[in-house]
Amino acid sequence: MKQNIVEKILTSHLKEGEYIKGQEIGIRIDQTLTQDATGTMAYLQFEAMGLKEIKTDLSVSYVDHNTVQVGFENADDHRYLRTVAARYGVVFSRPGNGICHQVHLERFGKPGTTLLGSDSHTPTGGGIGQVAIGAGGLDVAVAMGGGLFYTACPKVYLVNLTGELKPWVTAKDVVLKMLEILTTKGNVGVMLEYGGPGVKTLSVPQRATIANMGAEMGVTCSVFPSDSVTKKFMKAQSREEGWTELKADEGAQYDRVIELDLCEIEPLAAAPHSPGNVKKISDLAGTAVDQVAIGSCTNSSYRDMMTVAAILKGHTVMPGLTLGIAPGSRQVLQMLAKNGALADMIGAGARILESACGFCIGNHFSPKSGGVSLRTSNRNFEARSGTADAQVYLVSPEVAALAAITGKFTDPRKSHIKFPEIHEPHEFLADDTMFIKPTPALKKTEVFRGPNIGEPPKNDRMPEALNGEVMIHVGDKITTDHIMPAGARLKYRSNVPKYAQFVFENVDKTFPDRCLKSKSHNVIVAGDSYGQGSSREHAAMCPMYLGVKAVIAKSFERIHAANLINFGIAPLTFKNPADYANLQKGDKLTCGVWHDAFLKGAPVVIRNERTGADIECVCNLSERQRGILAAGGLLNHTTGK
Ligand code: MIC
Ligand code: SF4
Repeated sequence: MKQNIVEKILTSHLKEGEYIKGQEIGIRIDQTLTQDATGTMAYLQFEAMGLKEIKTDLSVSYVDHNTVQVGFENADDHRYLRTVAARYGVVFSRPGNGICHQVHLERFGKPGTTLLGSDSHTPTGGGIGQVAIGAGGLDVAVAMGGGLFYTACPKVYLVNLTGELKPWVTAKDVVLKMLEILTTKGNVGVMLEYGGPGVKTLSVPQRATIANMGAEMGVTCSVFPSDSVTKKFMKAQSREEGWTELKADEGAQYDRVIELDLCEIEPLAAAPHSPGNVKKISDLAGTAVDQVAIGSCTNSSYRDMMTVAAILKGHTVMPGLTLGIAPGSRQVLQMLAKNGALADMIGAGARILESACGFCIGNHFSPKSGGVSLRTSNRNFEARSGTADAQVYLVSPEVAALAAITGKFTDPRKSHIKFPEIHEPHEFLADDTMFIKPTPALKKTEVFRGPNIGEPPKNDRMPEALNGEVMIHVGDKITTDHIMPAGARLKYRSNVPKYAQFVFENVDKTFPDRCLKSKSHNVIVAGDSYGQGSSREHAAMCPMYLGVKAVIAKSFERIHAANLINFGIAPLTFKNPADYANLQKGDKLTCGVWHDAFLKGAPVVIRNERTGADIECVCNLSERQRGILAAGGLLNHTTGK
């Protein structure tokens, strides 16, 4: 049978289920990655499941999110992560080594393999030919212990690239164009495969930029072929031996083909407050800018940074505007330092930020109130920058750097600056000294737990009957940033009772308190695409801690729906979406056969005691998922509680 790339990788890793579209399959995971914000819970859960060692080919623990270290919490978490990695055989990437996705691409990504990461931008690995999937920390913990990862057998869309990018048009513009085509909604259960003659014109880091923002479309992952460009990249990273060719068979089938002529793409931006709100730079030209932030796992490769340095060289950042630059990895930062490009950035007045997530997650460098901030990152959800009324636009490094020296949105094709021709280096600086690799001696390491580290919270088994109350009624596109704010709150990630005090902080501050006081089973009602954005399982774990038993929504995003099930919260969709409007905060909801309906996979009919109406809900779950829900979550299910 003729196979596309996705089919080749998935069928060669298939361990459970049949390869039939839409059905649940269990695949073997070759590599995992965690980052510190999701990692502490992932390793605590790994320990709670009684797992003893890593069974993957490679598992890496990165520290890149919580590096601000105001107070003891972050530093304690870092120490826990270092010692738990040593104990169980995980490679530890020390703080300062860079952003997980960028570093993983540079040093570990391997074509044809599977990568599971506790971060929604794990699909960045698709740039080097991996089926790289984002998931909750608990799923990653299971995979580290040798368990399978379960996902729906996907639909595969081919993005057929032709032509070549014109000067000043970038990989960021390609993925923003894809967001315009596919939007941020309705792509659950899809994997994208890039192909066609245009692929060879894109470097591995450019492909990674495109794969990275597939997360914003809601696709499970995006995969590129592995070709001579991939081989050259791996050779330049001194790891050519890991290269294998990967291409679709002639005549392979796809569920949909999207034609994209690279010559036709122009510089684009995602306007506030959604990555899918795509506009042309030419239409925005002239708009004043207050802040520019360059970096993040989307756009902080060596070439991105060298391009920025070349644009800035000899100029000064506009007065009244602040420019922050965070090179994505220590490798990139060291190379910039050695070749003088860093001096050009500093000379222009850029503030050099740590090689970490930093500004992207609103950890620091928040814009002024109402400020216009141009960022090269991947998400511009309201308040994510740390400033509730900021206007954040997502752009390419080229457009960002130009704005820094002109003070406004500038169409690069019309600027007086010469287009910088930057090529990929023949040799990257491959210095692995900031990784702590596991050794037999390190297995004796005692695991350190500071006062910020709590046990993963436990849940009861599913109740026989639902005796619920609608605690909050929210609209469409509620992101995990709305549910569980990051930024300054991120440091409480390892302490669920504390972090739970901030659930829906920017939507309804009273939610946690009302939930804790309520005598009913708490229910959340939501519109379309509930749980967009990050993989943070805290957006399920903390509501679970607050007694939430069900979310009824018009539709869910993939990772969040899986996290809800893992924490024993039922993700229900309305059979008739009009029922959404018939529910309101405070409504009492009952269902006498709650537990049985789930176990049998029958429709779940809920009575609204205020109106007397019956609401039919759909919950298409596999038998495995029903078992997890009934047990009150995956931890109970795995440990037999
Ligand atoms: C994000 O970009 O929102 C994060 C922070 O990287 C999250 C993970 C987290 O919440 O720790 C993600 O994308 O999964
Ligand atoms: Fe870090 Fe931002 Fe990438 Fe998330 S999206 S991993 S916060 S750089």
